Amino acid sequence: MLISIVFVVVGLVIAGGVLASHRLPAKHADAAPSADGFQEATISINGRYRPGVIKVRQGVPLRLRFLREEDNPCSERVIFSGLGIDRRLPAFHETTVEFVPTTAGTYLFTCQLGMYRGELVVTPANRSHGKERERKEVTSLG
Ligand SMILES: [Cu+2]
Repeated sequence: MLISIVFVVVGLVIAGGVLASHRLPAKHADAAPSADGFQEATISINGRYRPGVIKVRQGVPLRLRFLREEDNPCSERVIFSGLGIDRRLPAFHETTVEFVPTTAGTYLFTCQLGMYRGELVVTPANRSHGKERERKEVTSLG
């Protein structure tokens, strides 16, 4: 009996945390260099894209790892309409999307109906990335 009450309390705390996390503003992340010359970022998908804003450098091959942690049909595709990219994301799998961001600017990526929204911010190659890093609000995913 006591054990089941503990389980209920733990469950409520976890559920509360999940609800609270969905009200937080979009998190930011910088793509990080990989050993094979790419810049990489991982985006979790569960009710939304996390982080919701990815900063990358112009001209460096980019590898985005989409980790779809749900089977909501909503998130079955990810579409970068400004870049002509449209990829299917199998549920509970990681799908890698690779391309070179050749033009600086902010590109929206969305699910099929535009309910999940993220931003890919491509910073010009000739601008120092240092100040961007200092202003970065969140360094880790999740
Ligand atoms: Cu959707």
